[in-house]
Amino acid sequence: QINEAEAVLFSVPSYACQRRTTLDNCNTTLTDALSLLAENAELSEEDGRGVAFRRAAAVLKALPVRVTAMSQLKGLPCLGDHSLRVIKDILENEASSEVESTKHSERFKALKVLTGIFGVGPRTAERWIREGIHNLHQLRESGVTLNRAQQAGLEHYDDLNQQVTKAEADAIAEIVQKAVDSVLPSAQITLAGGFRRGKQTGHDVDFLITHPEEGREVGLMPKVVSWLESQGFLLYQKVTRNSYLEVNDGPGRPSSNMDRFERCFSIFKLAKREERGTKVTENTVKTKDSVGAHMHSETDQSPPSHSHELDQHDSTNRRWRAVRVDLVVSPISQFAFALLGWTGSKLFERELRRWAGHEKAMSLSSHALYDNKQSRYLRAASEEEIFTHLGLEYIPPSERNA
Ligand code: DGT
Ligand code: MG
Repeated sequence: QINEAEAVLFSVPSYACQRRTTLDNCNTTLTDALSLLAENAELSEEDGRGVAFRRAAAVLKALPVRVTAMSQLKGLPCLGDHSLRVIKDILENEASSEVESTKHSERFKALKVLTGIFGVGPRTAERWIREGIHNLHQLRESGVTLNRAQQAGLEHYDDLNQQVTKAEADAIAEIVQKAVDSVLPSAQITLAGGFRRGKQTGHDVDFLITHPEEGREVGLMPKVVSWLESQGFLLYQKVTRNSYLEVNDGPGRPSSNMDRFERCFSIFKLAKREERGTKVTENTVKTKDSVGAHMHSETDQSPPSHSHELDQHDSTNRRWRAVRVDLVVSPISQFAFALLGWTGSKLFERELRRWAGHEKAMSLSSHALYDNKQSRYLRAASEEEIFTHLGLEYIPPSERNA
């Protein structure tokens, strides 16, 4: 038991991008509580409040010890009155009444379930709740019109709400590599997102695709997607076109921080481990109806997705599962920015942009870094160079888990 006088004070810089945050978190009880309040705020479209809770949680994640007394928090940044009240409640009473009542509220539960459907955001969920739809059963009975993404999301709800493992991410990486190799040899894929930060599970798998020769990546996405589709690897896909050049609204200034890469939101049909074998190539010849069975077949073009219609809804007997996968194509000149932008965490990204804007008068996006004082773009061939431009110590991916 640490008493007030002995309490060790930690010096923590206020931007998350100035800190090293590993996956070892000594304060999970507190950070889970604050993250739940952040999530509730985000689901209620109160983004300001959401960020405040995320920042407070991130400060606690960066501490090297478990917090047991309020005195340990003296001088720490980003801890507002509300967050401090929640922390105090937990330290004194083992639980925060606000967190508990939020967690068990009908509204929060309904928002969670409905936004758990791929393609459903807080606004749609809110509208459905107002119409009396609180769960999947009520949604299915309601007769509301679902778009293609939402239909796929509802159909694969259980799979998509089950965490993706690193082994599954690696298996998908092999498939994506094979797709890229088939349509443009020497194009490169990189696993980004949480898995690049060392997480063992994630809600999806994020890939960046590029080619060492500028320009060769143009038109790559539709080809990769066609290949994946022809092999029966996709349950759903939507490609959004790169409009970066079209929307420039000044001498080279991008009009917003929005992403302008060619991007594919997809749902993969991944063979289960026992079906997969160790290599994609083995997987493709193993069983006739497993994923990828037709990879080398010129004559039989029927995708395996049709061979499982009967056991589609019985996940225990299925030989495959659905996994969310995001593909992003970046020209090599922007690759370092894309990699930095797609590695996360989301708060780390947000803090990098805030640091760039507020402390350096620069604008950082997943495409470029613009120096407002010099009125020019700063080039970078690596993440390290971007940190240097920003006057920040380099933080490796495994320490960006803010
Ligand atoms: P996960 O998948 O739950 O394990 O967690 P993450 O960290 O992989 O998060 P995810 O997959 O939502 O996003 C990965 C990173 O990519 C995240 O740090 C932010 C970035 N990101 C996601 N969507 C967009 C987007 O539309 N534009 C840009 N620029 N970045 C995005
Ligand atoms: Mg991810």
